[in-house]
Amino acid sequence: MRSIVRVSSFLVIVLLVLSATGIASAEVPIPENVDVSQRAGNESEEAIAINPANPNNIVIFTNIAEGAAGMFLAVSFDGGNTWTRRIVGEGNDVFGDTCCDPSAAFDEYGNLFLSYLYNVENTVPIALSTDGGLTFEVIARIGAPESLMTTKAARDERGLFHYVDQETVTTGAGEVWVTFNAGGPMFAAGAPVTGLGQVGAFDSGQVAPGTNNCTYGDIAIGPSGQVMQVCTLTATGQGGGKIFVNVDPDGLGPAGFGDRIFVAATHVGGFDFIPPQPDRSVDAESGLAWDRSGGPHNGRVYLVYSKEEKNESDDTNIYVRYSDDDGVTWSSPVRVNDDQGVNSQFMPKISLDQTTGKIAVAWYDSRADIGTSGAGDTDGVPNSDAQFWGAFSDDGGTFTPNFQISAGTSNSRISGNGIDYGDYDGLSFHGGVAHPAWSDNSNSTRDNPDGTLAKLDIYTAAVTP
Ligand SMILES: [Ca+2]
Ligand SMILES: [Ca+2]
Ligand SMILES: [Ca+2]
Ligand SMILES: [Ca+2]
Repeated sequence: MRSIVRVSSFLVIVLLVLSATGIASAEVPIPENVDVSQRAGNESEEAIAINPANPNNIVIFTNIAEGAAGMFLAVSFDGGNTWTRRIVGEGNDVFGDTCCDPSAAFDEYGNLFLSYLYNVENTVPIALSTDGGLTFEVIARIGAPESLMTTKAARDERGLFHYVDQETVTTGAGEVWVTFNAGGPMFAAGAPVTGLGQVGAFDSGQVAPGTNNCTYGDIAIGPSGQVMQVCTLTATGQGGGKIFVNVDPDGLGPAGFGDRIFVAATHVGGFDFIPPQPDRSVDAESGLAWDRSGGPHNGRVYLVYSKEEKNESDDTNIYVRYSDDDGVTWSSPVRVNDDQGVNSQFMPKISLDQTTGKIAVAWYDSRADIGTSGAGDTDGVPNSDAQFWGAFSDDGGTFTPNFQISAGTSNSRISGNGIDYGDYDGLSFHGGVAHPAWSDNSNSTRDNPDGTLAKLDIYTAAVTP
């Protein structure tokens, strides 16, 4: 821990010097970074959730490198300063034979829901913890209808959405919902929640109309229990990505999802290669956050996504739009990243603090990599390295100046992870503190057993507006 303090102090001094010289006046100090995994090998694709019933309780759930069994689970009860860490789902515990694609959500009662994929079975398990992430039971295995699974036998590739893939679990308004791509279209199911450990049965689920081959989805719950899912067409290639939403106006009530609504074109395909993500590529990573805070923008739903300005320019940027009428109409896009360059910003995440209505957005950012081997560049090549950055909004959709969250600079190709930083990162914002989670091989905290730029560890920080 001493080395963390030393690094942070050094950064503060640098920022103070920069402020004194006028280079970086009004800069926000970089928050203290915490290496959560401190584990040999690569960890990537992070889910993070803060417990509203005890905000010092935070859980991180991630992939571990291909070839190793299980998934990484870390629990903190002191606001993210210290973590107990373990590998779960190697086949000998309640998680079963886990593959990947972690998702995590706490609800207001303190129920923690984890979803993920099995290696073999074509169902999405929902694991519930009522003790803050210490112990779990699998309470449901959500299956898609047989009629959607006809391509499975012929095309059994994991990760190419020919059967269950890219699931997300979310909570709110006394409901828990999970969505995933079900071998073609998006499929979602929900269950009622009335208290700690009081989770009803999941309904039989429903297909979102018009979403065949639409994937990389997210799902959010509005203040009256209405549900929105978002996904991106197409699932492949580097060309024209289109973002669609569907809304179920009464959530667990008898109405189903309405027709798809087109929101944005992104030029980001399902596998769009950019220099800082050269092995895995990126998708637009559309994400939703619905304001149930009771504040001035209660009922507003936000959509974050990345867009490539000119197709195949690699100049991807982060945008947010919002809707005040349950997705029927959308605001014009607001660009979140405020750099002046043409480098890549990618894999955005949005989270809304339901205690205030403020929103946080975080993403990987290559703005500092101008290829001159200075800060932000590890290899002399422009736009190949990435840091982790963020911004807040406290007025329902305009953003603060961006701030750097990661103390170090990472290079995903050097990690040898094969999937770079994975398909997504994590962010949870509650009680005035945002906790992002990202993959990092800078070794800025000096806790990575593989050393600097070797393998990825999971990092977090406590970030306040
Ligand atoms: Ca493209
Ligand atoms: Ca850009
Ligand atoms: Ca570089
Ligand atoms: Ca590691």
